[in-house]
Amino acid sequence: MATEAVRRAVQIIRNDNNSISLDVNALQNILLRDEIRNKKICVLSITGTFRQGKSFLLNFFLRYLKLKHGSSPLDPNSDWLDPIHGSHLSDFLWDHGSNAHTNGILMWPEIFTIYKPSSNEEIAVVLLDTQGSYDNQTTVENSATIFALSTMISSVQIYNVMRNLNQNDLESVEMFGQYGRLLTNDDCPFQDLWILVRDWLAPYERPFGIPGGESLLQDRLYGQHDALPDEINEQRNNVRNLFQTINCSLLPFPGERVAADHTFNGDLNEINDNFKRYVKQLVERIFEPENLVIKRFNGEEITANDLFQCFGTYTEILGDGLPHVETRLAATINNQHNDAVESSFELYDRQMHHNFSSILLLNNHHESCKTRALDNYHNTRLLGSSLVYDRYEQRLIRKMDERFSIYRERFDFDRDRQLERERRRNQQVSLQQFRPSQSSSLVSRESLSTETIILQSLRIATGLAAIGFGIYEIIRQSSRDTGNSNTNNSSSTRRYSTDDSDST
Ligand SMILES: Nc1nc2c(ncn2[C@@H]2O[C@H](COP(=O)(O)OP(=O)(O)O)[C@@H](O)[C@H]2O)c(=O)[nH]1
Ligand SMILES: [Mg+2]
Repeated sequence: MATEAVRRAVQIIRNDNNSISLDVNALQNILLRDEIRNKKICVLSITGTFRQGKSFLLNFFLRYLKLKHGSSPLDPNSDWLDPIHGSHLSDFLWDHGSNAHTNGILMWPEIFTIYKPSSNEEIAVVLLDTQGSYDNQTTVENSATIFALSTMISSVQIYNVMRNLNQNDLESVEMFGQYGRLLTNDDCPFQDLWILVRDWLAPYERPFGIPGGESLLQDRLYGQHDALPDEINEQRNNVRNLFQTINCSLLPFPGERVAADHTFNGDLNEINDNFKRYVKQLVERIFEPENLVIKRFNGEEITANDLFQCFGTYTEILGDGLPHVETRLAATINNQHNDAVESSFELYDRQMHHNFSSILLLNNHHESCKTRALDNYHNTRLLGSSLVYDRYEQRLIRKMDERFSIYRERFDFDRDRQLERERRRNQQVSLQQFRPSQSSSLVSRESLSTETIILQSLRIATGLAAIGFGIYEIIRQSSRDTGNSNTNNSSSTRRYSTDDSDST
């Protein structure tokens, strides 16, 4: 049962109402202490489904650190699990019952140092306990956030599972781990993973401890089988690519007192020896000085002080919230990639709407639009491994090539039409060239007939004018004749009168 001492684990990440916040002061008080702030750091964290003995197990790690690397370390040959050095495990809170007890992320406030002979330096070791995923108060997004954050912050993440390593467990690691990739933009965002199977159910198939774990990993994670669905092979591949190293250990059942008796208060004497034996193997393997995994950031080993900064950076990123997590990770990934493929394809298609004077120009333009569309796709930050990217990249290429064949057909069709037009025009020209007399006679006939009409009209007009003139002459003549006789009369009269006057 939990005791007073358990309250000493410090909550550094709060997870209230599914919102993550960092207790900067609490973290600063632990990581920025003078004696460790400039030391390189190894961060061990444990995560997994709630109520499966995570906090309980951390007490073994803490006991080891206290007794082997504390202020008064045990004789190197002494067994740190021997109850004579204290029989109670009571530091990290664990409890019976079915409800979750750990909220957010807790850090043990004492930081121990382990001397690493090969580099002649003291490495600071920090322990993190995390809120279990899939507890009944947490959303999937929130579990993913805690998993992603604790895994990004740690150099060794223990992923705790019950009885066996199932497809579901790998699916969770895959789903939650993808967020680390998204947040760090790193293809292999995490360092060491230990898959820890509690109450291993088939020791007759695979032995307890690390050898049995390695054999299970070979079967469940490293094996690629043609007979397996692609989805499973891909999932295995994704999980492998998330971590630099993956190990496994199979733990025995700790005994009825631990598992099911609410009066159990952490007495080492009441825990099955077999369980303690394999826990010891695990703890000593992880904390063996030359095995210590130093936390890296952007590939560089970091100090406690750097880790403090990392916490700030990551919680700030997570403050914006994670993208929505679908329960079916594959569906989410596929949707994201589909959308990215569609928008990249549209970009290609928009840029291809041009007229080209030659097939060479069309081909060149297609190639450059294609490159731009592929860049666009790859520059979109998406969930999923390089395998997924490869698959969707092929899809995008296929779509663009298919569309290009339509552009080519259209180009060929337009060009054929153009050629046909030119052919006809040339044909007409050559027809005119090859039948000049006929054509010129046609023309002359045309112009002749016009001339004829004009001439004939002129002739008619001239004829009419002549007739008119003739008639006019006749009339004039006859009127002149009449006039003459009148004139003769008057002149005689006038002459007579003159004569008369003359005579007067
Ligand atoms: N079956 C089983 N129960 C365990 C084991 N280790 C611890 N427990 C019990 O599981 C319950 C939950 O433990 P706790 O450490 O609080 O789980 P957490 O929610 O994963 O941190 C407690 O009753 C523990 O005594 C184990 O290896 N197997
Ligand atoms: Mg717990």
